Amino acid sequence: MKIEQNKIQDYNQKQEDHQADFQFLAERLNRRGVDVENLLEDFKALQIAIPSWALGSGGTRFGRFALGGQPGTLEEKMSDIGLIHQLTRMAGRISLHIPWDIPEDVPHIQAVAGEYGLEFDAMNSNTFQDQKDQKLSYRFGSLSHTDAAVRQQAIDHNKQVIDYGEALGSKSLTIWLADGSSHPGQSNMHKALRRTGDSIAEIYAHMPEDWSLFIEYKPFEPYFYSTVIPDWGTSYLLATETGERAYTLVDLGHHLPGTNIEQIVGVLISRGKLGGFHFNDSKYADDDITTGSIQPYQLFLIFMEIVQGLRENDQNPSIAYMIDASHNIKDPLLDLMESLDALGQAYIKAKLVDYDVLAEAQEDNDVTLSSMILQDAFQTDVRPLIREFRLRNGGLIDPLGFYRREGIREELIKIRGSETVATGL
Ligand code: RM4
Ligand code: MN
Ligand code: MN
Repeated sequence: MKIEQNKIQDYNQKQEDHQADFQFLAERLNRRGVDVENLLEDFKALQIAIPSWALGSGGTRFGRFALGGQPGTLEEKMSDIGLIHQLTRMAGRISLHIPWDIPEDVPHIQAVAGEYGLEFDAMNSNTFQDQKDQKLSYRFGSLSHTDAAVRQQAIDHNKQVIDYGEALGSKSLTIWLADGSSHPGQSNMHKALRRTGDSIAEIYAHMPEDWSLFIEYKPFEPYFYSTVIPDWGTSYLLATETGERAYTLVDLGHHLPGTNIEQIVGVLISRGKLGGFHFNDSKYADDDITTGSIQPYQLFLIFMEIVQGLRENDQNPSIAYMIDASHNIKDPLLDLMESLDALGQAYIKAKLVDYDVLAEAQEDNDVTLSSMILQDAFQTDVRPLIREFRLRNGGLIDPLGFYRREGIREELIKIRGSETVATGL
């Protein structure tokens, strides 16, 4: 769905407080030596990919609630992401999951992407589910399976995903391996890891030379006793053994409670091995809820590590950002826009930190000053700046308000009906 630009302008004109709010913030920041214009320009580079599986209503193992107007085709999914991008100007990328979203007609799909100003982000393979006509089952694993024929099937699937992605213009593959065991003794864990490394090497060899491989990790689920790639260390090990263009991907929901994720981020950047992120938030496990809704301070600290890390380690390539969320109750489009906003806030706040002054405080072991610097940035309300960014780039000062006021979900239900079910989780 595309919104007429004059509707956007009309709505923006009604946001009477915005100019005063922005002026107040800009003057305050300028006084502190922050170049606001530069920050606004720089912000354009923060484009976050939206996965094709996050636009419908997800479910839990207990059930799935209906959400009307879900996208039933890849084109409709692109239309939803296009809409989010039009309203927020922050979501110019789409990440596809195969076989949930096979691009049958590549030139057509590219044309649709072009129409909405979208580029193709990382491709995602799926060897955690059995598909209808699949010969061998992944019940006991895929890339790590004891049977070479199952491993080969999973390897071939990943190669095919690369081929689809190459045709579309994507430049990376993300592997999330569900493989693991649910019972002690079920699997020889180090043999499983060895087999996985060999499988990944074959997939890597199939990638075009300008492609990157991202390896996710996750401590449990769907298996409950062990996973083959449980943590960043194992992912880093595999990425290092696989090759230069293999990297670790950090999904915020894939850690045990209390894990210091920002430290992982800093360490990976220092070794040039941080490939990308899957953003979401959680209280307990892989809850996949709205980014920044539970632990906004952690999100800010992660972005600090990114900003600081990239300043100090130019060997790390540019980082791929994606929201990996699942929506059981909220309208996915509203929720994704909330997440984008939280990401924008964390990024700008991290940019407000004066890293030279912080470095001095750290050298002097001035612990209080260090935390004062962090708090000062974190407690700044930077929302007017993001609103200004959207306004200047043709988006909306208040995208959530617009979406609700205009009844966009109701409109989508009218067009698509209330029965469609999007592929995905
Ligand atoms: C997994 C993981 C993967 C995503 C699937 C749908 O938990 O986060 O990135 O592809 O879910
Ligand atoms: Mn993920
Ligand atoms: Mn996940």
